[in-house]
Amino acid sequence: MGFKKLINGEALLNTLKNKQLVKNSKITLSLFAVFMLSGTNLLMAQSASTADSVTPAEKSEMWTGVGYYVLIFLTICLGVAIFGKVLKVYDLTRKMQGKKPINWNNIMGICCAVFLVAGLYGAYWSITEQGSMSLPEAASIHGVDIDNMFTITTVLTLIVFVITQVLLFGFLFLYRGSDKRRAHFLPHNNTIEKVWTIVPAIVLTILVIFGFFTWERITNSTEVKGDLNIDVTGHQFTWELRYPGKDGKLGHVDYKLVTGYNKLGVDFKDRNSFDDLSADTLVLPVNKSIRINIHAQDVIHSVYMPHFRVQLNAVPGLPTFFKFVPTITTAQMRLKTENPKFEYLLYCNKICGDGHYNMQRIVRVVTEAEYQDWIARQKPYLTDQLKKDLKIATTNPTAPAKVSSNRLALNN
Ligand SMILES: [Cu+2]
Repeated sequence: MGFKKLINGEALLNTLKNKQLVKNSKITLSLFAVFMLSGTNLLMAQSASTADSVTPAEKSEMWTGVGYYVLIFLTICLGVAIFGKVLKVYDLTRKMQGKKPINWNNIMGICCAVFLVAGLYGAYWSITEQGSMSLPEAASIHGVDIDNMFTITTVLTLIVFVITQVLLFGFLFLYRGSDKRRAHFLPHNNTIEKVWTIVPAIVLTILVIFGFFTWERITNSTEVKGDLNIDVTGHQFTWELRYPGKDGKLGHVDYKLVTGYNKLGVDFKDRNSFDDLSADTLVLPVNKSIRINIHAQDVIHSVYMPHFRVQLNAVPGLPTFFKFVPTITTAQMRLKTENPKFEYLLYCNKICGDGHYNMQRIVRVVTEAEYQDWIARQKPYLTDQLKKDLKIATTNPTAPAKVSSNRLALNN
């Protein structure tokens, strides 16, 4: 009797031979999966390593990280395969010796119990260790409402998760296959059907209505009076910011008026346009209602300020707005986060091209006095060059301009 026959048994070997085709395709698929995994890791590491901010030390750490986890994965797979093989050999040996074979029902039951405990601990670990990383502290009034909704939904789903997992794996362990028991066949039970249909339906309805009213409260204010209006215009790959001047009103914009010097297409036939200001940083006074008017000039972008729980798409040809009240100044947040360099950021959250990753502006929340000081130092949108370009003759900033022509921004 050969070695293979000795450890595997005749029957097992025959089965394997019969399944040679299946086995071959499984090996091919496994190799393909490993190839794809390595390729993806390689690409991710390469694209990340091209970023300027990555130092050589971080780069080598990243490579170690990717290789390390692939190796761990392969080692675990190998370990499981070897353990399975050893058990099989042990089982066959016992059979050959005429002893009682391994009780696989018990093994499967114990595995389910271990999986339940390990899985629940994993979920607990994930929530306690990484839960706080999901979103930063809310720095706006409506942000707290959104967080409350998020917390309630998470707690409810967590309760259902724990109950269902304990029942599922607990029953698999408690009622594992045994010669002493016979399974009860339950073809249909109306009470169970009603309970597991009606209860989730009621809970989900409450959650949806709760969410609907919260969203309505956040978005249903069209009142402009008293708001600080700021135009935020996205184009590849930056955000242009326009503030109103002393009149508190922003002038009209029209994409047909966009030129090299009039990047936003501000209409200077509208007298409100004359004192508009352009800025590099989105500075917001704390506890004041801010209305962000969102525009896009090329592709779809998305205004995203995670600390304020603000996100809305910027769609070309479809101006939108979002209103919110920032409640924590940058200085206060620096103290809270114990990070003296902390800055709020306005990101683009729509993959809009190869410069998307860096499409951002610093957002600074300041006191009213600091805001007044800052706004007084901002440059007018209507630069001398733009005046020349538009052939604006008037020197009176409140008078409507005699604009020479409307220039088309598009090449058509
Ligand atoms: Cu973008």
